[in-house]
Amino acid sequence: MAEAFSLQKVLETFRSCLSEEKEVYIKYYLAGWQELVSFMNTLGNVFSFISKDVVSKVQILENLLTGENGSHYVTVQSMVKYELENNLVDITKRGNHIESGCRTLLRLHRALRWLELFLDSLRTSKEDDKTSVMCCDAYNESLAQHHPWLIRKAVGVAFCAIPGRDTFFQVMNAGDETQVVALLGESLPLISEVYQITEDLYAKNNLLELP
Ligand code: 1PX
Repeated sequence: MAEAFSLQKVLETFRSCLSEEKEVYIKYYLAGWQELVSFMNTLGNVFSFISKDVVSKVQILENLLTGENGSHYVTVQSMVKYELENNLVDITKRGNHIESGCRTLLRLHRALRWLELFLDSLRTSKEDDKTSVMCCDAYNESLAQHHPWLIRKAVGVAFCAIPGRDTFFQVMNAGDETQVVALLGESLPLISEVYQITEDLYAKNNLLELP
């Protein structure tokens, strides 16, 4: 049986993500997403259309990383440089490179912002606060801006099936509430840093709107 999800593992993958030069290792970035997918899978079938999309994006990047040009995909920085220098990215409209590493990672990157916002509201939430509201607010502030109406509707339905705050704290598998809150406080700066470094890199290269 696969090991149970734990927030600690997510924390460790994001800690491993940054090199000394603050480059983002794709391998650990993907490992972090795999942990999150295993978490989502414990929440039930309503979320499977979301986790399937994450799995397929993780797979695209993993194939690039283990493929013949894999040495260029060790970090997000080297990927961006390699794909741009070799014209491997569709910049304004979808064409020959619909599955470039840059556009695929951008989708996960936007989702990481959602995660950051959501975990932060969970961390600072009170007993009566609703996870569905936290999820939805975080979504509207991040991913929703990049999703068409139909997806936003489907996501809205999924949010109704989100477990309550107590369940969330339990499945994080990191001790009692105080311990989870402390671990979230430790994890969030790591997630934010990985997010911000990627965001700055993409902004500098005009890649934030890749189709
Ligand atoms: C410690 C616990 C934290 C909870 C972990 C849950 C992680 C959830 C991560 C959601 C990742 C969503 C990735 C979406 C990527 C995306 O934007 N894809 C769309 C565009 O792709 P394309 O290739 O066509 O350009 C695609 O259309 C997306 C389809 C699926 C909908 C994604 C909705 C994301 C909602 C986020 C909220 C998830 C709630 C999970 C409940 C815990």
